[in-house]
Amino acid sequence: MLRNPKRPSRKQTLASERKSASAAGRAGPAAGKKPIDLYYWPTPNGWKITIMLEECGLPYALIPINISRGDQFEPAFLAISPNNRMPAIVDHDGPGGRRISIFESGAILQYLGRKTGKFYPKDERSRVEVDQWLFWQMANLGPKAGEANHFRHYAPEKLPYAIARFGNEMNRIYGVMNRRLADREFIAGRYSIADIACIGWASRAERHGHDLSGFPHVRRWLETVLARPAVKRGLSVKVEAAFHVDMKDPKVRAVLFDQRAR
Ligand SMILES: N[C@@H](CCC(=O)N[C@@H](CS)C(=O)NCC(=O)O)C(=O)O
Repeated sequence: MLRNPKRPSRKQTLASERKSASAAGRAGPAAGKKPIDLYYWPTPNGWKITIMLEECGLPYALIPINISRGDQFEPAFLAISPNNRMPAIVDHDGPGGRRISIFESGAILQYLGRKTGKFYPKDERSRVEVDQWLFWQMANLGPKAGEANHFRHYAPEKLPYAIARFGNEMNRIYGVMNRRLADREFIAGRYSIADIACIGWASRAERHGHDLSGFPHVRRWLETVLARPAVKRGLSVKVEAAFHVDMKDPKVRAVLFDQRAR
């Protein structure tokens, strides 16, 4: 567990534990169990899990992983997330009532969907629909948006080939999503973890420079999901330190962009 006594403020009690009329508020104190630990930094991959936890009303405790200073390489975190990426969770009430740790946001969404029976249908055909689009997000929308963002905003040289390559990919990907959403409200039929996986990146698309004007069904879907109270709560889980990260700082850039096998 990444509870470093030198950093007592790292673990924050979260939105879901607030007393409120929300499902989260109802689930918290009544459950009488340790909240799920969420290793988190406020990015589109992190928001997948805050949204899902808020949607399911599961109590959770936030453990910030400051990826700009290298928390993701701490041995205790690597024991949970060997790919040095957040998000990751520890559920103290896992299968058999025992602790379980999970990394990779798609695997976490599936686990939480199975655990709660929410947003992840049991029926095999419906589940396959959700899985296809969840994996589509994990292999396409997420990584390609990340690379597009990197070459557009963070690369020291503006490489036209890389910017065009990933810009085109993003255009293709939003085209696929737009076609998919043309005749259904949500990506896999009913609102599911496939939608939840896509919200963070899609909500930042225009800010990242991807024009969604040619994708009216994506825009309509985005408006629908962003109006959900749990999505609003999930997207607004903040970490104070993240406001102070300077992406031009050579130390931050070395941590994030000069990674090699260790
Ligand atoms: N496939 C992973 C990707 C997670 C990921 O890329 N997380 C980024 C932040 S969005 C991270 O932890 N970066 C730390 C680093 O680059 O060392 C997942 O979906 O969980």
